[in-house]
Parts: sequence; structure tokens; C-alpha cells
Amino acid sequence: MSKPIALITGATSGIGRATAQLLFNEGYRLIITGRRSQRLNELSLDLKAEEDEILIASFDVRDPEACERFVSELPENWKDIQVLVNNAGLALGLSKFYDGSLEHWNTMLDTNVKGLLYMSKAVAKGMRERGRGDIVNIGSIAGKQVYDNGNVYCASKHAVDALTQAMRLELAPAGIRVCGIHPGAVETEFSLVRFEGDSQRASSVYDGFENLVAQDIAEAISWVLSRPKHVNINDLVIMPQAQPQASVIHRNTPS
Ligand code: NDP
Ligand code: 8X3
Repeated sequence: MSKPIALITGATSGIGRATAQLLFNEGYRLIITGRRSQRLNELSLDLKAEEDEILIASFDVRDPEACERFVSELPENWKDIQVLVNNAGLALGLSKFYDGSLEHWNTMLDTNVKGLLYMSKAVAKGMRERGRGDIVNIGSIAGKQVYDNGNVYCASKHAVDALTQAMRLELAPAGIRVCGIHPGAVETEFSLVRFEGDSQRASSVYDGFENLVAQDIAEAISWVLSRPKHVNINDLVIMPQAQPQASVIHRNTPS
């Protein structure tokens, strides 16, 4: 039997990179995407992948034509995508909405909501024709609970939650499974991006408690995909033990 193909967006870092590594080791052929092509090349080298085992594609998920063109122009032996992991996303800033930056808002909504939609629309076409497929959307605890100063990021992830439900409803008749995974604090480049390169502020987010790591989420994705075909895991909320709610983190507590 031929190896299944998984397309992972945002594979240059964090959760996407860890997921690519795990799925590759589990025997998937990978399509890895992100804007930083150098990182994608490095990942491919790290994995010691053969030419027909990994396809690299560098494009911005905010560009609808780029998403559509990339998927529709895939080489014949890469067209049969079994798994789409919609992972590319980001937060920018942490402030009251009335002090918010329009540029930040647009980037978050264009990436987290519209980018996910563009990729899903493009990939769902082939999945529907083949009558099978898995879509895993990476939401966030911010898509379940709103926290102070998180406003537009939270709204974008609430939209991901709603779209995950909509996709499941509309794709179930075609035999396609759709799952939403909603992590709490995972130490990746997420906070570095949110605080625009301020590494001290970024690392302080993870001080004094045991945060999640990207591998925790990759393992959850792998578990979801490995369920028997008749089982759809709808929704997983995965938190550090020390973060019982989005806005509550117990730091420096004796273990
Ligand atoms: P990272 O910053 O480490 O990774 C984000 C990935 O998204 C990168 O590969 C980046 O690639 C890609 N990306 C961002 N914008 C674009 C774009 N416009 N086009 C294409 N790719 C893009 O963060 P995480 O791994 O933590 O984040 C992955 C997902 O997990 C995000 O959706 C995030 O919201 C979500 N999440 C993260 C949590 C956390 O605490 N870390 C918790 C809950 C959810 P590149 O820059 O090369 O384009
Ligand atoms: C990332 C988790 O709580 O930092 O989505 O927004 S949080």
C-alpha cells in the first residue's frame, strides 16, 4: 500500500515542525509549507528524506491565489492528500482592543481564519472526490475562553472553532473527518512572534511552570489520525497541568 500524504502548514517551527517530524517517522509522505523556505529545506535535510518523500512549498497562507494554485498544480504523485493539518497561525500583541493595532488585527484574522479557509477549500476538493481525508485544525484555548488583552487573537481562534464545526458538518457526508485541537501554553516561537522579537518578554511567559512542548501536540495529532476510520475525534483541549484556565497559570508552586 502506498504511504499516505500529509500536508502541514506552518512546518518551519514549533507545533508544525514537531508534527512533520512525527508523521514522517510514522511513514507519511509530507508536504511541508511555511514562508521561510530555508527552514523547510533544513527540516527536509534533518529528516534525511528521499526526494519523493517530502515536498517543500514556501508561500503565504494569506494569499488565496497562492494557496489555490499550489494545491491545484501539485504533481500527480502528490495530489492524493490524505491529511491536512491547518497549523499556520500567530498572535500579535497583547493589549486592550481600544489600544489595538489595525495591522495586527488584519494579520491575525487573515492568517488564522482566512488562511485556514483558503487551504481547506483547496484541499477539500480532492478529498471530496476521493471520499476520504482528515482535516486537523489547530485552534487554541483562546478559541474556547477569552482572556484579558487577547481580544482579536481570541476572536480568530473562536472562528477556527466555529469553522471546524462547520467543516465537520459539511464534510461528514463525503467521508472526511475533521478535528479541532486547542492547546494552552506551548513553548515555541509563538511568544517571540507575539512580542515581535522581544525574547526576554517571550521567555517570561513560560517562567515558573511546566508548559506544554510542541511534541505534546504532535502526539495528539498523531493519535487523532490513528483512530479507526469510523471514529472522529471532534475536539481536544490540551492544557499544561499548571494552567487550569486560559488566564490562570500557577507559577513556582512546590511539586
Ligand atoms: P510558531 O511561531 O513556532 O509557528 C508558527 C508557524 O506558522 C510557523 O511555521 C510560521 O511559518 C507559520 N505561519 C505564520 N504565519 C504564516 C503565514 N502568513 N503563511 C504561512 N505560514 C505562516 O508557533 P506555534 O507552533 O506555537 O503555532 C502553531 C499554531 O498553534 C498556531 O496556529 C498557534 O496559534 C497555535 N497555538 C499555539 C499555542 C502556543 O502556546 N504556542 C497554543 C495554542 C495554539 P513562517 O513564519 O515560516 O511562515
Ligand atoms: C496560544 C495560547 O493562551 O497564549 O494560543 O493565547 S495563549
